Amino acid sequence: MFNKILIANRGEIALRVIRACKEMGIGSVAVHSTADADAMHVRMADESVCIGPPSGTLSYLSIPNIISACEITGAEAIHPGYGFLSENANFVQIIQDHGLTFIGPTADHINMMGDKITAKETMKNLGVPCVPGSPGGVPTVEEAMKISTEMGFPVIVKATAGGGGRGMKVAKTADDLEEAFRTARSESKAAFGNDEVYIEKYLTLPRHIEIQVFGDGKGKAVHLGERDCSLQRRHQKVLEECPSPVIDAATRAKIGKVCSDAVASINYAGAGTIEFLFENDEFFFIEMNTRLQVEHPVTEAVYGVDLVREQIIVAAGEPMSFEQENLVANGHSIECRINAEKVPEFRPSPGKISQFHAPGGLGVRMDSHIYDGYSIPPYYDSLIAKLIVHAPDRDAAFARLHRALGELIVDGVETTTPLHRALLEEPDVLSGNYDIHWLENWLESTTSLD
Ligand code: MV4
Repeated sequence: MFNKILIANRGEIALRVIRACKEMGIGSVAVHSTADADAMHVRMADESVCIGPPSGTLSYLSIPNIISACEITGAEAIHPGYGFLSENANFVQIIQDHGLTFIGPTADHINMMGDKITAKETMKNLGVPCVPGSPGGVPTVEEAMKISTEMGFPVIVKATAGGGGRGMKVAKTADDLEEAFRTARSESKAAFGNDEVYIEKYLTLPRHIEIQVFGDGKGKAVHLGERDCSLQRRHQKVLEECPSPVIDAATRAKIGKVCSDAVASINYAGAGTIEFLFENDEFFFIEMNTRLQVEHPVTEAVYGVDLVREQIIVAAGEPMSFEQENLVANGHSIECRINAEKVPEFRPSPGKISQFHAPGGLGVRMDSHIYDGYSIPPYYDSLIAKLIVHAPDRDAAFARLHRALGELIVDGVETTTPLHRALLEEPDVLSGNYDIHWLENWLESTTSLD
């Protein structure tokens, strides 16, 4: 096992990883920008190293500075958290070249899933159901028209190098295709330096359901059910739940096995998430994320596991502690992402927190790096807390969430807490009657946030 791990991240996820290290008796090294000198992850870690100025590009994304911090402190492994360098294959390669260990999958697996055409091709060959579409990249408008006409409109043009909603354009009819194709291409070129695009049938009213998988890198893998993340705004998840209100045990076991078999057969190591669109009782693979996700705590609550601990175990070459038959879903968990933003505009609201009180009690978990007197810097993601509840069933989880949101106090900055409180008044949310467009439609029509 490692003696010391460096956490190449900040905020609540850095705390999350430091907590796992402490419970495992492993030393922790925080890295931070000058803007984060007073951050909680710096206080909580055993050691810390300043790695640059406020700009993320010059600090949390600076590979040389992070490698130097490892060498200075003697850390043997790096946990990337989510975002920043977590899905950067070049970073993984450099870590290995320095004789260090990346806590996560191989550079090859990150590259495979980062290229959305290769990811889809791989998954399709492994028996994972995919959205119908072009067999690979589509080089010309003429080709795009031919494929789309055969498949039928609407279609969606996606960037091969994209993901998470960037570089996508919908063509409702043949009249829209040329513009969608050209825009998707030029936006991809500008954003990713790669203008390759592919085409899929556009699913109009799906849910976003993702399967948590975990592999030992040696051909063994398990699944830990699904999360329903359909409540999103501009591709930012707002509330996630496990299990999905529309998936029954037989469906879960079936898609779960397809996913765990797929990642087992490629010798995938560590935590992964296979994203699907779910429409008319059918799953359609869209992307695989090769990192620990923000919403992993709902899975941890329901399956009673510590995914970060397990990531560290597998990265150290030790056997995975899960067996599929021991992974039994228990109750229901919901996570609210609380951002320092003013609703309904979602305008960032950095600044000093004058008063903070975290909710507690049975079945309540608050993952947050904020504290009384903390100043939220304006340079980074606006996530300041994740409120996660766990209860025996879905109704009890919503009741507990309602109770916990009532206890939460964050003064001095605006937060998205009023949005969460308003969502808990919505019959569609409480009954699970929502799809990927529900939240944006509701935000357009509601007056409850004014
Ligand atoms: C789609 C789609 C409909 N049909 N693909 C958006 C993020 C990226 N991960 C994939 N996305 C979508 N792909 C097909 N073939 C609709 C979306 C989409 C979406 C997906 C999940 C959650 C929210 C979304 C919001 C808008 C569009």
